[in-house]
Amino acid sequence: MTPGFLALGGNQGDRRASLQAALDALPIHGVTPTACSSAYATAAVGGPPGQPDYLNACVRIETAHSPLALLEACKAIERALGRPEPGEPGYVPHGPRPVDLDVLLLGRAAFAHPRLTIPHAALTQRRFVLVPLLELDFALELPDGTRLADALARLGVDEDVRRAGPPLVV
Ligand code: PH2
Ligand code: MG
Ligand code: MG
Repeated sequence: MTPGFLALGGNQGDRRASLQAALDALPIHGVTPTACSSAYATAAVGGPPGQPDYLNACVRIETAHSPLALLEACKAIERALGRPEPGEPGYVPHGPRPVDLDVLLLGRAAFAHPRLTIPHAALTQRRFVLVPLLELDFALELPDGTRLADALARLGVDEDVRRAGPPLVV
């Protein structure tokens, strides 16, 4: 089993219920959640203007999956919870969605593939990921030794991230 971290986000419908449903679905797909951060209300970054705020959280996991199998598990859960895929009606790039699951880290190794990059390419740029992730483990480092707490300190505070509820139930 390899430890890892996923990001959860959503900005449509009952956001907390959708994030909890995604967390609850992980074991069916071969992924064991071991801890979850608090929920954070965050201003939408990118995408069409005027989107509702997101609810974001990070989950610590254990899995025997390869990186691409873990990606497939995340996509299957997104589909089951009503997220259209590229090419399907209702799909908007970076648009509103009930739930988004992103692979942030898996073990200590980097992984590069056209479909998946680990660590997540935007990890060190997004307060809405770093704040919940560091709540789970303030000492986390990237495979190249970058301390994520230092990455957060280097970001400005313009991106609005507010604690908005207790951890999801693991
Ligand atoms: N996810 C995106 C794009 N923008 N903004 C916030 N606040 N939270 C997200 O999870 C998010 C976003 C693409 O996945
Ligand atoms: Mg995302
Ligand atoms: Mg995603």
